Amino acid sequence: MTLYEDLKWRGLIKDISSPELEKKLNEEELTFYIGTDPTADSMHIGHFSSFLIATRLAKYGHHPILLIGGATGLIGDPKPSQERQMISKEEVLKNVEGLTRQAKQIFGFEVVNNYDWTKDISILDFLRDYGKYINVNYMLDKDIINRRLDSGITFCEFAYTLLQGMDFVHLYEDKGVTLQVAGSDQWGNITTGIELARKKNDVELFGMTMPLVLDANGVKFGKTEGNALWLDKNKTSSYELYQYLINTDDKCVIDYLKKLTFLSKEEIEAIEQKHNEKPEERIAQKALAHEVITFLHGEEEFKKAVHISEALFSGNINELSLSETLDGLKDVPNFKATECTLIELLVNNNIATSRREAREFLNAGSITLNGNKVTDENMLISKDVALEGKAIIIRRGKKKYYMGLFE
Ligand code: 485
Repeated sequence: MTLYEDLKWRGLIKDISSPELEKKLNEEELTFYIGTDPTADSMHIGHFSSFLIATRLAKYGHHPILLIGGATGLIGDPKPSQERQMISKEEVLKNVEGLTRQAKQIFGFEVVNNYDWTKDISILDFLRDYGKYINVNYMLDKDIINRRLDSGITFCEFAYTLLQGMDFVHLYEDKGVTLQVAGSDQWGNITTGIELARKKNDVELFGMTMPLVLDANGVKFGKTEGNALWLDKNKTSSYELYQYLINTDDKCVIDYLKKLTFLSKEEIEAIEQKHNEKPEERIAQKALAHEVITFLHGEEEFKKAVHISEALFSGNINELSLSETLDGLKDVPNFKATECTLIELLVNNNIATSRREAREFLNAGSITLNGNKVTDENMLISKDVALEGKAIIIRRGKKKYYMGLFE
């Protein structure tokens, strides 16, 4: 299968700037770039789904450059809805550092920062050398700018597309970049660069966008109740990522395997067939979680995530270390533990609504403490019974967990 056929099969091509790109991708070695703005100190899984294209094209011999927008991040790419809150310069700088480290570590390609070539351009040179080539009418026609005309757009955000266009031209002149790839919302910015290069350099540059990856409800992949899934494992643990991926809807999981992994067509079709025979085994979800987590954090982190999930599911949490327990139970109700009896612990921390109910739970054998069934209401709860002297994990019934931590 050619690269282009592979991208098509995965559903990774939304728009291309010219039909010639197919031949170029299949037959030439292109230097291309993809960029992101430093709006946070870590990328999230949505960025990952786009940045993976870099690795995909690199596997076929093309040369990726990853751009972090130290300059564009100071301005803010207009959203179709409303003006962005400006981020302080200190924060942008801090975010650039985080993202640069992360991009190098995860993808291992050259990383550039557009602040380096933008910071010294004077306002007069900007207007003469770039502004002169781009007609305002042309900019007003761009989808996102057009959608902002009623509610309004400041000159600051209006000028953003020119900055991104300048990057494309700069990277062409400096590094021979001829292709920019991105998610489909970037089409307007990519074409500004193509237009600039055509007028300023008399050269044809190319652009390609990918469709947004959506879940079964049409919500952007990776968005869960407003919480982003970060690529920094200190912000989103491998276990949390595992939980998200393992719960992927059957309707989307094959699409995700195509878009988020490097498994081949044959491999994915084989998984699909096995999956359809026994959907309850979640074979496709397991393959997805395995591929994504090992790519991002390595095999050990994947094993750890599976280990935590299995221990929590079976209730054998005494198999977990303190740090694994903290990862796995981050979101359960938690409380400050103090020395007391077991029944006081249950009542004072709302695990039972009354002493009577607490006794019922204990007598029915439905309470476990750090993985062991407990029935004696007078049992002394102290650091001595806590996991690594710190954590008291109570499970009530099959699934309900609570965590108390000694100081
Ligand atoms: O020269 C460039 C300067 C800035 C950018 C790209 C090239 C960033 C771009 N304007 C942007 O805002 N990208 C988004 C971001 O940074 O969060 C997202 C896109 C998405 C995908 C992803 O970046 O919305 O489609 O391209 C990598």
